[in-house]
Amino acid sequence: MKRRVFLQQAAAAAAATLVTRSASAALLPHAQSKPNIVVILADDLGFGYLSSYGATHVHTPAIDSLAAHGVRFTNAHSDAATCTPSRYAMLTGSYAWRHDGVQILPGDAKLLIGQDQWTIASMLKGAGYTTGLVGKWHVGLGDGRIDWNGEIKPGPCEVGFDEAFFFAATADRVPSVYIHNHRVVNLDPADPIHVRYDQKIGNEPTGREDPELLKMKLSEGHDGTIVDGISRIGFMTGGKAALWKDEEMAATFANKAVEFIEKNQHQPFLLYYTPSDIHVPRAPAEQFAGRSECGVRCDVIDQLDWCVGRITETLQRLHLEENTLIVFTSDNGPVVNDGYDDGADRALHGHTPAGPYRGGKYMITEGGTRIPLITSWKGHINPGTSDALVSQLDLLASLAALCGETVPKGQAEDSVNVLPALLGRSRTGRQSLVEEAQVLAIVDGHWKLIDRSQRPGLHPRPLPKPTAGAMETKVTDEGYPTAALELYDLSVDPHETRNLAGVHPERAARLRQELVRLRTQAKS
Ligand code: NG6
Ligand code: CA
Repeated sequence: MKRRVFLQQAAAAAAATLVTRSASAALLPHAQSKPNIVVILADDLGFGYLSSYGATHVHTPAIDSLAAHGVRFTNAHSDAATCTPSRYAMLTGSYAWRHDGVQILPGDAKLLIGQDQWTIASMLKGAGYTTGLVGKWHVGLGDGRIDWNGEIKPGPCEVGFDEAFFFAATADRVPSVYIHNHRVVNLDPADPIHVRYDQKIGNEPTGREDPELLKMKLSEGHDGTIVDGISRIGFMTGGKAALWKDEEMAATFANKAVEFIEKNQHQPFLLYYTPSDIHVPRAPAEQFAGRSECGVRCDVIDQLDWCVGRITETLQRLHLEENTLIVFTSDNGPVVNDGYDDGADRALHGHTPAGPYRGGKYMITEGGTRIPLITSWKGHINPGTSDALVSQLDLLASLAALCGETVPKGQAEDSVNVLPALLGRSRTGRQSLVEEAQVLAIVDGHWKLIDRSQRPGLHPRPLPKPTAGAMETKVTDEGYPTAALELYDLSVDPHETRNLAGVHPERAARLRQELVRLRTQAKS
């Protein structure tokens, strides 16, 4: 009962503080039980991949039903159009482009998150939560020299997770093994693991030399060691007993997530559940293979939806629905062919992976970072659809506010408390945000400026001198014109086809100035 009162107070407090950062924290009572938090982060799931977001040929009942007790956001963003910067930013509340080297990591890259840095996990752990990671990690491990046969640290357990069952990078990168806390699962000490990315090691077959052994052909890259009939990025030897089976991965992670919830059902917990679907290699379990209407890409969407159903059924069975805030989202936009010839591009059937938006994964157009985001919390959220501008960066400050924690100065500097929006009690999110791909863009209200002279991790560069009124215009692979500065009015041109930088030069200059200011200042 006490817990319910706390939750009502939390929601009321959130509603009362529409704009003040962390103000709701001050209004919340301490030392009471707190709602469980389940963050489900899908991989490469585009804006147009869920039936609740208008997808055709795809049916996602479990994910859609989250929205029945929650809010479906239409203007939510990941920090970046690829995984590592996006996940780094969500976990830490700090724009990835502020930090050197936060880009797609190989499987043996060192941990990017500092051990003194706040993360969603360390913040909630400090608030009394038991915290768990299940799934893909991809923000680095160790200090640069990982011994896969010994203790693998620092890693998730050093940045806030009490327990972690995960793989290091991506399913298409070695080592293809699960790690539990600090150790490779099922490792036979007589068959030690070695990993290299810069050169081949050992005598294992590779995609480049032994393509006849592949069960899935590659279309680009991915010509390293063959594991389970699929060649990966990078080379590994050893660890035979520890290698995963791709077709079993989704169920393995779902089972671990269910176990974690069952084990921690009597105390507040954070579950950060990060399935590998629908990232390549797409290798669905038999139950899903060939069953969908649009090829293997949609088979793994079905699989993802089934996994989410496992989580929500567990919460229902344990009567935790009214005590659990679920956030469902994706790390970046969609990609159809991501380096394996799995037939996905031939089975599109008119399906638009990024919905009404242009581009997808890797791209600075909206398809890159405009992602599905659903919050769900039975009895505590005003259900509906929201067009509030929110970023995954904001989870840290918002969850801190929900739990009565104050974000210390110097931590999570780009995270804004948008708790009222997340709980469906306000239509107001943040005013502006920066998007990251190969270049940066700033969104302010319905205006968006792409600045191709600004690159993540580098100092702001001066613009090239405009020639006689107009910027130099190039044409992208898709045939769209691009210039050094592109200004779009997303309210009428969500597909970013009409560059208005020449029509509103002052607005473009103002937004550029704001972007440079954000880059040179530590805080949003
Ligand atoms: C790219 C890979 C791609 C994917 C991506 C990371 C090639 C040709 N492409 O380098 O398949 O693994 O990295 O995806 O190798 S992410 O979602 O983790 O950012
Ligand atoms: Ca991704």
